[in-house]
Amino acid sequence: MPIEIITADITRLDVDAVVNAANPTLLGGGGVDGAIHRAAGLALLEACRQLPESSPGIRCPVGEARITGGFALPARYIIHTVGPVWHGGDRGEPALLASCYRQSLQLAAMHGLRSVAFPAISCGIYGYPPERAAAVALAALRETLLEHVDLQVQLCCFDMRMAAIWRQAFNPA
Ligand code: AR6
Repeated sequence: MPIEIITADITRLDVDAVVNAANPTLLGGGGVDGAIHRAAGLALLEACRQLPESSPGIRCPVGEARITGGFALPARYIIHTVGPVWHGGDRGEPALLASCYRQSLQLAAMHGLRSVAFPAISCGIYGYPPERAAAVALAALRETLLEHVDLQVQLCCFDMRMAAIWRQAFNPA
């Protein structure tokens, strides 16, 4: 099965790439972004600063993805993506969230990577209801994986409650 749901600290995973739930500046923040920057070290911040801006201060628009090295992480690469802020669901949030998963996997495939771990993008500070996010994420992943049969995906939940929600979406009773 190319998709697995695990409970872990994503900064500890020994995979080809971990995905970061970033903000458009790509200069760090709270949540998993803060944890990844702390664990990867200041060289990550420097690499992010060097990524081109598409408009002032914006290195990664919502729904897109960028890649850097993993620096002090066990992971070889970090794929930074920016999920949508939840505004109730009628401002394009599902399509933007699906795009995060799709673009992250496409970037991984372009770099010849085989194993990618995702956090629950947008499900923390950005307020996306996790049940809805899990359904969107799984549909986008399943569809994209049809084109990239060599990729293995881990959905890395930070706690058991989140993992239970994702398992329910994965295997609805
Ligand atoms: N490993 C795995 N998952 C984690 C970890 C970790 N070490 N730490 C937190 N999570 P969030 P968002 C979970 O808020 O909602 C930042 O400030 C967390 O429990 O990190 O996309 C950025 O700079 C939650 O389930 O990301 C942006 O400004 C999930 O990761 C903003 O937050 C995502 O929560 C992005 O908000």
